[in-house]
Amino acid sequence: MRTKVAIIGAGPAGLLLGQLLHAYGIDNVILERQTPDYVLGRIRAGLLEEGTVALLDEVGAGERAHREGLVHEGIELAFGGARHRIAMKAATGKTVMIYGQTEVTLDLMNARKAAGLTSIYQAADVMPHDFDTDHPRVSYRRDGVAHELACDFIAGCDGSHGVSRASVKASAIQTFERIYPFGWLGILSETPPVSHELIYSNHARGFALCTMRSTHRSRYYLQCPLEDRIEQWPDDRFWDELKRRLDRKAVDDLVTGPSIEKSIAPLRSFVAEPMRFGRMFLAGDAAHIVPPTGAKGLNLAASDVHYLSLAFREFYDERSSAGIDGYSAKALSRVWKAVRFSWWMTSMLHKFPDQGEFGARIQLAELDYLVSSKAASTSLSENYVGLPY
Ligand code: RFL
Ligand code: PHB
Repeated sequence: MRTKVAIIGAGPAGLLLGQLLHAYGIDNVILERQTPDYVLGRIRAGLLEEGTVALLDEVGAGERAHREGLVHEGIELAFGGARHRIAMKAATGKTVMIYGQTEVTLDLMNARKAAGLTSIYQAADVMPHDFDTDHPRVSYRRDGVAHELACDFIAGCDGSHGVSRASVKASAIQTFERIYPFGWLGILSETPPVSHELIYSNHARGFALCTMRSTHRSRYYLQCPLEDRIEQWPDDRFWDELKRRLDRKAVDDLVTGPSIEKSIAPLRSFVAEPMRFGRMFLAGDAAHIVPPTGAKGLNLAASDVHYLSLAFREFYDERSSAGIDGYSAKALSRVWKAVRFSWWMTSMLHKFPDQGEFGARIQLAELDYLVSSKAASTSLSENYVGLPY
């Protein structure tokens, strides 16, 4: 089999790239290790920047997001027993949208199916080859049979544990990492959200986040020790701990119920440089990871594939390599700003084992400054709604 762009990974990065390339008349094939149901079952991101929604619109996959997504004009910061609103739309003119990653993935999968594009799920032993030549190819096995996909370019959209980045020789890549000494315990419940906007809470017992998937489905997160297991967190314990970390009004308004999903995720920041290796390009989590505090992971995957699809279009339409030559620097410039923002939000809102009373007071001073300074709250807002691209 032969295609122009072989895409490894059918997460949001791979699926969106596939549709953007299709819109530009560039044929592509996606190779995905898992089944479609497995990919759809991963409960992850929930918050989309306007730029991400615009890309869904561009590929004709934004209709349901506009119908079912919840548009938010601000967030709330809770600390010292009170809540303070950051009016993001007033500060930036922009909003964010609550629309789950599972829904984004489903909409993109359906668009791909409707366009009749080839996706090979349950592809085993996927391996990129010869990307330092003009004739790259990807080998894989399906139902025990060996196959090969010849292509012009390979897009590594296979997440943080994928094969693309791992197949680059160590001397060609530089990585930057910060591991945080805690995780996020998340639950999903069929209950109305405690507030109509997100609440990010800094508390002496640890961080808490109240978010949602719809007007009747809530998502809550608690900072927890890295060693904790979900068996240690029956629903009652989760709700009790969440209440301890919220203000009195939120406790009164909170509707609890059985969890329908529960998971623990470690937090880390990671960047690989560069994002291009000959004819192979990395995009999304394959190239970088941010802690979820800034809600940037999925949105960065979208901006990466936006840049990458324009670079490929330039190559095919104008026979110019300028776009593909500039991809890594362009993407990394936006990536690092989101890495900084996510690290900063994480640092300000979580309880660190070694912070002491001094560190806790500095966090409160910073939060107090944020909610009382127009300059500071505007800076938070413009990063949260997404830097332009
Ligand atoms: P994905 O989604 O991991 O998809 C990669 C795909 O590649 C496949 N794959 C392979 N296929 C073939 N061969 C191989 N060898 C392969 N290895 C892997 C995988 O099966 C998979 O289908 O990466 P992508 O597309 O780059 O998308 C990134 C996002 O998923 C991620 O950044 C976000 O989920 C991060 N994130 C959030 N991002 C936001 O923008 N807003 C949020 O509110 C937000 N909240 C979150 C989050 C991530 C979280 N966790 C669990 C880390 C909340 C949480 C708790
Ligand atoms: C989510 O809805 O899952 C979510 C929202 C905002 C974040 C992280 C996660 O910062």
